Amino acid sequence: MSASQKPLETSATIRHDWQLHEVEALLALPFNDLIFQAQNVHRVYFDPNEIQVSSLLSIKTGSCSEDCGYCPQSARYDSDLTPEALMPVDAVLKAAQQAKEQGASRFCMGAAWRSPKDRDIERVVEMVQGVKALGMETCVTLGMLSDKQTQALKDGGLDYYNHNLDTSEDYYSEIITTRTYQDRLDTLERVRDAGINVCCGGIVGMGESQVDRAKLLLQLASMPKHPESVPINMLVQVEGTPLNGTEALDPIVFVRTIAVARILMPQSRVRLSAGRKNMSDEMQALCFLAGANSIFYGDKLLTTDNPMTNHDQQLFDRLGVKMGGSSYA
Ligand code: SAM
Ligand code: DTB
Ligand code: SF4
Repeated sequence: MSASQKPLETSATIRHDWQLHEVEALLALPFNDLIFQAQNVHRVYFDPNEIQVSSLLSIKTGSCSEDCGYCPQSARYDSDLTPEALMPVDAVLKAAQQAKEQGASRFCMGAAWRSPKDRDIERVVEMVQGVKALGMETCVTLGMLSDKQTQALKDGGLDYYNHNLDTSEDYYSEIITTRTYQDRLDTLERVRDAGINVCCGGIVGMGESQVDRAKLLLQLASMPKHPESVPINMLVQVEGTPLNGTEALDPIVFVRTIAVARILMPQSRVRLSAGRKNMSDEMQALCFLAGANSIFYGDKLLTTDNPMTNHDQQLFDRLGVKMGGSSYA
């Protein structure tokens, strides 16, 4: 029996003690073995034909003081973007209502801030309350939070907070210099401790190595509680940003990254996030086969384009996939 014919050990045990060599070995498995293993793990906790859909809205756009090398919203780069102040609550609720009518179950509001001001939080809390009243789950991503701000969001009923690690700790300083990896871990701990669900993932295709991808996944899977949502973004290259022109990542490596996220974090919603606009339907189908069971849905991400909703609906129909579901099956 050759190595790849050996029966695979499939365990969906929730572990927090993964080792780097194990993650690297998973990433390097023969593709068919990796997908088989991911699919087996996936089926332990989730309906394999159900995908959760979230819609995004940029509630405050551009003019950000940070220097994240991928981001068109940084004030430091010359991207073709019109900055916009924090939106009024009623305009946000109108967008949420539309997202709901199109089938989104979660509404994610993103702001281009290093960290919010206390007075901003008051308005964001009103948005959260209004979106919840529409019967949708809420998520916000506002940058770094203080204890007080975190508690205000929790008291306002927020369901999820998105804060990404983006990449490995080693590669991080190549991408961002204006805040540290530890800053991000601190915010994530605050959110977790306040009892808000955590949405945390990263971006691949930024010129990182395979070890960086392994270390990012390891960091996520080593958290005392795995993030309920794990967005895996493919870099969206935007003109004017430092990472524009980065060599494209092999799509198969992207699918492998999704599969390993699924194996390491069996109960988490792994989200096929930014970058779908540049992916074929077949590649997206492979990502779902590898264990992705959530997407951003709606014609726009924050500032860049996402596939049209009718295209996504057609793809779901072709795949026999239904929309729905929350964090845990
Ligand atoms: N300003 C807040 C922050 O950085 O935490 C919240 C908004 S920020 C735009 C949210 C996340 O979007 C980033 O952490 C990053 O992972 C992702 N993102 C931003 N630009 C991207 C791009 N061009 N391609 C892929 N993901 C991107
Ligand atoms: C996440 O991981 N990806 C989303 C959301 N969380 C906030 C953002 C993607 C942004 C892509 C670039 C843009 O549209 O500005
Ligand atoms: Fe600002 Fe967030 Fe963009 Fe970084 S990712 S530049 S913090 S909006």
